[in-house]
This record gives sequence, C-alpha cells and structure tokens, in this order.
Amino acid sequence: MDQAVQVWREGRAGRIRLHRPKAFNALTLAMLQTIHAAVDALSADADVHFLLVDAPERGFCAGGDVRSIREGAMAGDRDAAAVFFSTEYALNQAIADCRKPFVTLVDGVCMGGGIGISVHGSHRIATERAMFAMPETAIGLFPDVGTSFLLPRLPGALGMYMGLTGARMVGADAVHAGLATHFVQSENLPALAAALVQDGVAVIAALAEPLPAFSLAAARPVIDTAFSAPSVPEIVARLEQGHTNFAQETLRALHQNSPSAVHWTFALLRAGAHRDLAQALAAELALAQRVAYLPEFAEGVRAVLVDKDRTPNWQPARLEDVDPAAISALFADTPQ
Ligand code: QUE
Repeated sequence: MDQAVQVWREGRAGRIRLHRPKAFNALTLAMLQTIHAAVDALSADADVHFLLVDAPERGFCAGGDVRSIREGAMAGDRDAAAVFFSTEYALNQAIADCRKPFVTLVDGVCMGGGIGISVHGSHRIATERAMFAMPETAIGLFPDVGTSFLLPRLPGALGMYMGLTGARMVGADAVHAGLATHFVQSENLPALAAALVQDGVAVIAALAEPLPAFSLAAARPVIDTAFSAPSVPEIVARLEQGHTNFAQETLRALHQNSPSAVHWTFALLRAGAHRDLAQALAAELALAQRVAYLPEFAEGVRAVLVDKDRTPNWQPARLEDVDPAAISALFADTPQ
C-alpha cells in the first residue's frame, strides 16, 4: 500500500489521511488509486457510517502531482496526462456518488486536486487556516477535478473570478463562497474529530461555530459585474472602469496568469454552467489531454514549481494577443 495515504477504521468512521508532507500532500497517481480503493471499500463496509479525510501535518492538499505530468509530457509519453487525469476524475466522481457522508477537515492549503477531494463530499469543514483556491491559470492549466461544474454554481460570479484569477478563499470566506460547509477554529478541530469518530456527523452542526463576515462582501458588486461579462476582453474592460483598489489588484492578478489559460478557462467555465458533473469531468479530461502537452503548461509548472522563479514566459504574453481560433480548436474533441 501507498504510504502517502493512511486508511483505517475508527469508531464509526472510515478514515483516510493524506501523508506526503514534503509536497504539501500533492496527489500522486499511486495516492489517487489508494484513495479510490479506500472510498470503495469503506463505502461498502457496513460498520462504517461515514468517511473522514484529513491531513493534520500539512493542513490539506496542494493539488495534483503536476511536476510528474509535465515530466511525462516532456519525455513524449502520450498517455501520461490521460492516465493521471482519468484516474483523478474517476475519484472525484466516486466521492460525489458516495452514499455515505463524506467529511473533510481542511486546516490549511486546499488547492486544485485538494478541492477535488473535498468539494464533492457532503461536509467540508474549514478552519481559519483553510485556504481554498483553483490557481491553475498560473501554471497554464485550467480549473479541473469537477470545478468546471462547481465554479459556475457559486454565488454571483465568484466562480469565474476564482477560476480566472486564482483568488484564494481563506477561512470563513470559503463557506461564504460555497466551497466549505462549516467553520470551526483550528484549535477546536481535534475535539471535533474525536466527537465525530465517536458520535457521527450529527456533531458537525452542533460544534460548528458562528460564521465571521465575508471579507469579500464589499467587493461582490465589482466581482459580479466584471466576471459575468460575456468575454475576456469585456471582463478586462469592466475591471479597468472599476477604479477601486480591488479592481486594480484583480486586474494585476489576471495579467500574471497565462493569457491563453485565462481564455480556455473562460470558455470551459461558461460551458460548465450547462453540464452535469459527469459531463464536466469528461470535458475536462478531453481538454487536459490537449493542454498538458502545450508549452504553456510546461512553462507554467517550470516557473511556479520547478525553478520557482515565478516569471513565466507566456506565449502569447498578452490577453489581447490570444487567437480565438486557437482556443476553439482545443475544444474540438470535447464531448457536449
Ligand atoms: C497551481 C497548481 C498547483 C500548484 C500551484 C499553482 C498544483 C500543485 C502545486 C504544488 C504545490 C506544492 C508542492 C507540490 C505541488 O502547486 O496543482 O508538489 O510541493 O500540485 O499555482 O495547479
């Protein structure tokens, strides 16, 4: 068994613990396979009332093992992306289909693949240290793991805002945004976990704490106006008219990400509003098999995770220079 994932039964809980601390629990192919087998086995175990996923040493999970996908793609392995992403998305669907309560304790970074392990479950408990984000446009990829279904269903235009900019939802903001379902202080998480194991998921509602205000409440009008625009240039135009500090910071964030990735993410999230989860995952898989072999993805992972210079050489370098026909062509073999 894969040592980066621990699986055991405890009281009423079927427990799954992520344990690859040196990489912020980024999900390897072997981890995905182990988690999926555990979800199947615990779901079928009559003594297990609910599943409980946590990662106490590292908060939660930084994403997928995109470094190894990049290496596979650069080595000419035509199946690298298909094998990894089809395994990951099948797990996301299995979590959504799980007939028992599926509880995640998020006490730190929860990005990309980590969101795919949490948001499709029934109970997502965030502490003030929880940090939810879909930052894939920063590495020349796109929001996947079913978030092309999820993000369009968040309040207002928060999902398009998160998907294009990579904006983080910290602590209670994750609950306001619809990513998490309950909030507790980090110091109370061990007591909540102990009560959960002993008494089951009813304790979550009893021990959840009052929700602090949404830190983005004042920015919602700007977010909703700009990110509901019918095109990327129109989003930029509306932010430029915004003049607030928030609008200017959002523009800066948008311009740091891969311009091509911003465009293909916009198209994916627009279409995702009309898909169910299975259709969204199928569309993501088709797109991932294209995007993982583009220079943009290799360059983004290089700049953020390999060389860590955070100065990617995007091509084209500006949003207005992205060719709409090149973006459309990426969706040529996307189902529905
Ligand atoms: C976008 C991403 C990821 C990211 C950063 C982004 C991602 C991912 C990691 C990551 C972080 C720390 C690690 C690691 C991976 O960072 O998917 O192995 O130690 O896994 O901007 O999509």
